[in-house]
Amino acid sequence: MAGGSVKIRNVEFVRSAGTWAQLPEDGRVELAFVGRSNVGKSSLLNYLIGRKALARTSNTPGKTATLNFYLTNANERGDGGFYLVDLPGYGYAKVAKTQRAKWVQLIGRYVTEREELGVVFHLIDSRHPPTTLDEELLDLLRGGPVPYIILLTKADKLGKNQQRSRVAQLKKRLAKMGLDLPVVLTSAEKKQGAAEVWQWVELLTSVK
Ligand SMILES: Nc1nc2c(ncn2[C@@H]2O[C@H](COP(=O)(O)OP(=O)(O)O)[C@@H](O)[C@H]2O)c(=O)[nH]1
Ligand SMILES: [Mg+2]
Repeated sequence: MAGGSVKIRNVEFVRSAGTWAQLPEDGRVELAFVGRSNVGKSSLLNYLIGRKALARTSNTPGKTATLNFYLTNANERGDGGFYLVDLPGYGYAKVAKTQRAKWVQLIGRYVTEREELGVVFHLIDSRHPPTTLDEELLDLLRGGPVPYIILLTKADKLGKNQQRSRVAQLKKRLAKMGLDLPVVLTSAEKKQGAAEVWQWVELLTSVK
């Protein structure tokens, strides 16, 4: 892929939002990570920003249903920059139906209506085909105005050949749904994929 790449200069956790009214109102571009619980959202976010443990990993899945905002690349005065947003995971079996409904309400609305959203990263485990919930999310995203790309996580658990065939299988599956989306293999563990992810960000958003 051509083009430069976003350089992370600084990142700071600034807020958790549990309702629409709690979302930031400063108009900065937002890049959001969405996917099922345990897929590796927080780990990938930490890897992409080059920090070991800023985003909390492996907290009780489904427990914290908040959107977590990380202000990135603001200047010395605190102006400019963008947000990385760690969204609550979906599809955890122990989450009550009412909580799941709340997830759909808030996150479904967020990924389709949030004007500040520059791109959505839909994370899928590289070892498994998309779940029903993943397909529901793809349906939501395709109906909205925001660009979205698929990041396959935990690629270190697969050999190089398996990685390639997983991508090919997923592309086929997507084609059957009428979708032609970028698919990026990533590993937070082995630090794979960040440059490609930031190139997509540069291509799809105004973020620098
Ligand atoms: N092997 C491997 N494990 C990972 C990777 N990313 C996350 N994990 C593990 O998967 C689990 C869930 O990760 P986490 O980032 O908390 O997922 P989240 O619930 O989507 O935020 C943790 O045990 C991580 O150590 C990866 O790239 N490779
Ligand atoms: Mg997490």
